[in-house]
Amino acid sequence: MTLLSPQPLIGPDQRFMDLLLGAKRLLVMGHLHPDGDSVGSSVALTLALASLGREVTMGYYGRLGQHLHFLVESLPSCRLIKGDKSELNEYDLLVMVDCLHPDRIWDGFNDLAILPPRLIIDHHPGDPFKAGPLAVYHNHLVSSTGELVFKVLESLEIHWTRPMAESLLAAIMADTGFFSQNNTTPECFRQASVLIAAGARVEYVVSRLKRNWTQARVRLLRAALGALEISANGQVASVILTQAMLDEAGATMDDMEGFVEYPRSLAGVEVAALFRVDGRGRTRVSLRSGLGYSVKELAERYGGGGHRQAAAYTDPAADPAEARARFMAEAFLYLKPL
Ligand SMILES: [Mn+2]
Repeated sequence: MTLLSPQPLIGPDQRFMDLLLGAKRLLVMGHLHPDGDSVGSSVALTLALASLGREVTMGYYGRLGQHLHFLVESLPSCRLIKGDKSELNEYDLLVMVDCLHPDRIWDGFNDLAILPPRLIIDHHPGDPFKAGPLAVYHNHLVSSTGELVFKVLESLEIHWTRPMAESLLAAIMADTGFFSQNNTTPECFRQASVLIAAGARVEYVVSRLKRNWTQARVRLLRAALGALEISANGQVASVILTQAMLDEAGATMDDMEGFVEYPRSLAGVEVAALFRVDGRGRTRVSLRSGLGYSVKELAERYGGGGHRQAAAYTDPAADPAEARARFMAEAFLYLKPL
């Protein structure tokens, strides 16, 4: 038996690091409705730069899930903004975290007139925003932006604090499904090992991310599972979440996070889908697949994107059931067997 030797993860180039360290006032922003990777990566980078004497603000637009609040609570000396465009000219560098394009930060954010010079650090597949980013650290083969931020902090020879270590551990855990997905590599575990040695508490991070359900969320899950549909000889399983279900459960948009994992956990299911109201009169569709199929191309066909095993798009239908019917009628034409 031969052991595969993992490809070492290449760190950021000198230009990226020079620009990052050359800035005095920085704004670190993740994508709209930031997820665990986006927030964890942004918080760790913000704390690290602040520890080097930089004036750093972390910001985001949209909702921050309740399960991620503990991450931003560790920003004692750094300001958190919730997206005020008027402040943008106060910064000499915008660091875009976990997104390749300013549109992912906020619709209309790519107005070059208001954007400060920027760095991009991301793992999503695709081409980075071309118009004027100063430097890009992009690798779509890694599990998470957290892994890339780790490399940045490692090359800074940062003095790790527990909040930095726990933020990055949360980022990597979030995007690897707690080290359970195909994108979990030896490098993920190497980094986790350093983070745990630096004081990250595994059980604390997992509890904060996973074991913090509200009763409304449990009621919503019960409703979602009531709407479970299994199709295509058991290979496709989906749930829908309508506004009526949210209202009935007394739940919020945050409470829908991660529900796609339930249809995904059924034996024999190759593709799992969650169809939910997006709060703007359309349906947001989250897709997950096993190792047999890629959902990336399908999501792209409908104007969305993502990774092979996890992708998403928006359907114009206001009723998630209608979006599900469309998906079931067409999906297998565009799913790509691997
Ligand atoms: Mn990510």
